[in-house]
Amino acid sequence: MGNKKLVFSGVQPTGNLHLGNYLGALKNFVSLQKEMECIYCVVDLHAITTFQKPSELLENVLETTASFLATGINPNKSIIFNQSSVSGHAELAWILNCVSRIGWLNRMTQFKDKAGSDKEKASVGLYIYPNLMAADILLYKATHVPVGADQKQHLELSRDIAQKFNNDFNCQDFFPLPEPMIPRKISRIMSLRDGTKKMSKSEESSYSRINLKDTADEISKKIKKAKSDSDPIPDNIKSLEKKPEALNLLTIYSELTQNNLEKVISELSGKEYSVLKTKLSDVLISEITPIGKEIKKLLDNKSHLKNILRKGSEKANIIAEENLKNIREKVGLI
Ligand code: AQP
Repeated sequence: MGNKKLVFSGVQPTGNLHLGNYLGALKNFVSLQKEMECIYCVVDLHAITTFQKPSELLENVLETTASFLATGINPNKSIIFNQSSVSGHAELAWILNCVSRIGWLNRMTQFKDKAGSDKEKASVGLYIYPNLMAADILLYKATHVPVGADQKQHLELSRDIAQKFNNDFNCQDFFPLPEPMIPRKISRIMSLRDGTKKMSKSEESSYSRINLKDTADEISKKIKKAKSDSDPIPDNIKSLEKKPEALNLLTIYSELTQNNLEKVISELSGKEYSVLKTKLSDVLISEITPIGKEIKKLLDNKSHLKNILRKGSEKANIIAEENLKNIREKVGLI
């Protein structure tokens, strides 16, 4: 694929996709298709770093694929496939396990968050997850990686691994150093219940997030119950520094209405948060519910979804095998 720009990103099939995945990643995936070649992957090998019931994993892979399509990723333009169907991901991950350093992995904050207090019981896969992520990107020699801010540290590690491979095997510029593409304004959507935690699929309370499949009724109930503030909306961003839930709601509203945060705050200043919540529910319902309906419709035709994944993995495999041939050669593997 030479030195041309190539986008790669992945989403874990670990349950319902939510507003954080949509604003932090998927929306960006869709717009990038206009400018660059893109590869979008349902990263099922990442999902199994924490236990997944096999039947649910299968359903979630299809649901994530449906979510890609429903938000506007076009399978005729971009490659859509699931990670485990291209075995090169696992092979390159092994090679990169031998390039990456234990000290580098020890600094990864996501492992610390996900492993919790009993790290001895976490899977080895969860620990080396960032090496697999580096393999996903480097297998295609991707140059750009659209992700939410939570993945910034992993992306930096991918760059370090690429650089070390190039140095160790004396092949400068063999792997391009992938550039993170993190949405500037809305890099991290926070939980509706606790503005210090990111909105996440694995958070127990479904009131903490807006799922792409939520109905209009569910969206308005969740926004009504979302934590905000008892004081009226202030007239400046600085006053919101210690009010992360209020700031999160205003930020989501500004993003969905495509107005900057300062403008939104100055328009709503002095009003109660209930006013913002009504407006926010309305814009969420108009943007999210059509996507949810489309996801449900696509899930009625699973063979169509499987077909898209199969065709995507054929295309991905051609690129992966070509690059792997060169990678094996560099390492000295026959
Ligand atoms: N809250 C968020 N705000 C902005 N971006 C987010 N992303 C995830 N949560 C937010 C971005 O969505 C893409 C896909 O993420 P993922 O599902 O592969 O993994 P994740 O980051 O671990 O997402 P979750 O929801 O937190 O899943 P669980 O609970 O299963 O771990 C990524 O680009 C991510 O940055």
